[in-house]
Amino acid sequence: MQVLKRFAPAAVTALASGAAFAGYPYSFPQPVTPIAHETLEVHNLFMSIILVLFFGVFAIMLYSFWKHRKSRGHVAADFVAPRSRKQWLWVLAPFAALLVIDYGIFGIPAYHAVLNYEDTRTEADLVVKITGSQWLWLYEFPAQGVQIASHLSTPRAEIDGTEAKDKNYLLEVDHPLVLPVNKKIRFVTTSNDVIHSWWVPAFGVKRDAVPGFLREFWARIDTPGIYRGQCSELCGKEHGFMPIVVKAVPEAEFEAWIAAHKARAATSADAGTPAQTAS
Ligand SMILES: [Cu+2]
Repeated sequence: MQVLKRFAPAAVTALASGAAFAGYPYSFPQPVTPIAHETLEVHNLFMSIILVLFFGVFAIMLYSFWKHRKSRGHVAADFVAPRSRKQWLWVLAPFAALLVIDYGIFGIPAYHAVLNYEDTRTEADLVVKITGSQWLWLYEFPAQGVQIASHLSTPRAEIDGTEAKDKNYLLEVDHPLVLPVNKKIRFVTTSNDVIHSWWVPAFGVKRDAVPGFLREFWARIDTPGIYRGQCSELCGKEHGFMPIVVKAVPEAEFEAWIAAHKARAATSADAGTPAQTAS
């Protein structure tokens, strides 16, 4: 029993933190924006505490069952409410602990994360307007005068099952959204028809695109790479066929990409469908 008492808390903590910090394939995708980092930190903190509480409470419960079993002569309590000071303490202490955990240890970081998510006070370096449409995404850079349409590019044969599915099955588009890294980007979402939702897990953001409304969020991508997401509001029969692909690149590369689109827009009336080479 002594051994159990000594090692149980350490084992519970190790198990709990191990589960909370499990590898990204089993948890969140690698975060690349401040919001995504904070969300993951809040999640890990909460999971650690929740798992410690879960195993701790269960351990105490099982120990109490075993210790006060009937065969040892223990009888069931007949009271329905606390009577002694000690009983009141055992009722109020967990209540107080839960208040502190919920509103303090959980509440303060969660509140901060929500404020951070909504923090649009500082001037953005770049504005991107995202318009959901049945069933594609339109991306617009109003200041640069560039607009692109992004459609699913998974071959029909893969969808029909006559060809082997690619590892990015249903997560590929003809024209990905290209964005610069280390810039504060302000996204404004809206929709042409029904409600869609723009969601890229690595950015830690998901915003509904609502017809007639402009809703915003922001991101500062810290790592170049390709990030994939999906429409996450059921929007019709091809809801599962309007993925999101963001290509985060160094600023110079982004400027070149914008310039290529501008040049094309200047020479062609078909500015909405830019050259594949530029993406
Ligand atoms: Cu949708």
